[in-house]
Amino acid sequence: MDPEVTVANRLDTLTSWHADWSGLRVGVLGLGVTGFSVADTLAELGADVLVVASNAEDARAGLIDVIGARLVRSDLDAPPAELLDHRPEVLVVSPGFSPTHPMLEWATEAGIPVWGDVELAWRVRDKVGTPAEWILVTGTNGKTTTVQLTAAMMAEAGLRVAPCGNIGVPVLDAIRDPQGFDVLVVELSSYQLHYLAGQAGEDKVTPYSSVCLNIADDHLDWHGSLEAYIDAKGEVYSRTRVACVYNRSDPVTEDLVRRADVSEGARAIGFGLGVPGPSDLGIVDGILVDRAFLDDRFTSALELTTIEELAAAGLAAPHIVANILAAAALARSFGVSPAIIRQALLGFSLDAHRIQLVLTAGGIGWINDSKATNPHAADASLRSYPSVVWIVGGLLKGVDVSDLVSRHAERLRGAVVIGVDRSAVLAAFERHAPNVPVLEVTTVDTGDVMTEAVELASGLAASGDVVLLAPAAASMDQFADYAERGREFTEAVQERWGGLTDERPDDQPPL
Ligand code: UMA
Repeated sequence: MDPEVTVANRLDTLTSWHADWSGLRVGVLGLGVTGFSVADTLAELGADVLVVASNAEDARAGLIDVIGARLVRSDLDAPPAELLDHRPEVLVVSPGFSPTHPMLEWATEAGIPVWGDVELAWRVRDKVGTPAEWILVTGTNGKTTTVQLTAAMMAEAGLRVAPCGNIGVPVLDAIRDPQGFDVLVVELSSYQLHYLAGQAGEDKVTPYSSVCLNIADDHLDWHGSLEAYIDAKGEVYSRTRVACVYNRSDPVTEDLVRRADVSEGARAIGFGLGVPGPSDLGIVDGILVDRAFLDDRFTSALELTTIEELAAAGLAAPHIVANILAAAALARSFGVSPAIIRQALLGFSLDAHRIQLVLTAGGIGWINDSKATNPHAADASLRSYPSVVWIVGGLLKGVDVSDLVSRHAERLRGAVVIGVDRSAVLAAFERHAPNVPVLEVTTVDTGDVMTEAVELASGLAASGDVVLLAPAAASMDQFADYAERGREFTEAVQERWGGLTDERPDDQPPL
């Protein structure tokens, strides 16, 4: 290292893969997928890396030596002695650590700069050739689907594109791909955005286009308040160069665009299920249209696809259509043609556990929307069906379900409440939907939760109903994750009803 460069300003010089990272003392907090990608990258760059983690999978922990870093296991109630001895010049934090975690409080007091993995990825984005453009996607719900849709549209256009970020692939993994990409479609959680908002230096994440799909109560325990959660989400628009895409039916997202410090010339583009204004994407007589990315947008519009076509592909639930319009706005901002967008949609299918029809039997549709892990997602799901037996409950993460229960009381044939602590959900039904029959899954053997839930729901449902697993809550009180919850539901439904399915399953349920 150049002796003229002081420790204080060294971090400002580290804005390229090709900068001098050698010997930089870094502490990495956490060893999940993010922590590993961070440690691996920094070790490759020649930094002196100490990972501290409370728990780590053996496979990952075993590789830390191999990549040339060190690992200290600690409960992380306070900085372990090895970390203090290491005297980190910067701490790179995994997104799950909240700002009030003792390790973050220690770093602040000790004056140690804290980076998130996304900030690090931006700094080293020039590893291979011309750096990819970044398109950022956030929102309470629909992020992953929108990222996948956007990436599919771009891939259809022949672009080299990587969906990455909170979707499960650390951005650093995309950055280190040996071939490089034209564009990264980056899903960002509110946690990652919180840490991005604290970026120092001149060279901050500058997206090509960005979207906040919607905002509702979620992760309030992590952020401390709804305001802090909203502020974090707003960071997605900072410095955007081409298009800030917002949801016309969610004024908070529009307000975030208005408040954002964007690059000169960036446009605000709305999307929504209604008739679009100029500079919007929307729907006219069942046709999805673009009135934003064409010269004569005051008098005409470009056709993207139709609701009928989307229905044939299982993509017509209103919240999925909204995701499609948002993705189309991002793709159009990048110059992808309407014909290519339509083509991409014809070949697109949703991931498992997202409003997935398991089977229909006796005119009753069984739907797995285990991904509905908060009230806002469950709301979108419930709206898709006129008559529902609702399987609800789990870990509520500090949010209230009362509104949701009262809003949908009319469409509920009944409810089956799951979860270790069911009291808040039961109380919401008692207060806001006293006429809806409510049954509880009381088994203590978590392996039987879904068998019992399906049995109880079978007793409540009638022909023309759907039984909808859209729990409005996280799953970790009874399942490993939402995918396991969805799988167990699917298996229980198949076991109970598999031999009795209707002949023409596509006719049921209405969607
Ligand atoms: N850890 C602690 N204490 C804490 C928090 C974490 O010890 O207070 C430890 C954990 O035990 C773990 C490690 O730190 O061993 C890293 O954990 P992490 O929670 O930051 O998770 P990663 O494995 O690095 O995965 C993260 C995202 N997880 C979270 O934000 C919680 C993944 O999103 C993301 O796919 C991945 O980075 C790649 O970017 C998951 C998620 O649930 C899917 N996200 C939330 C959401 O979508 O609602 C935000």
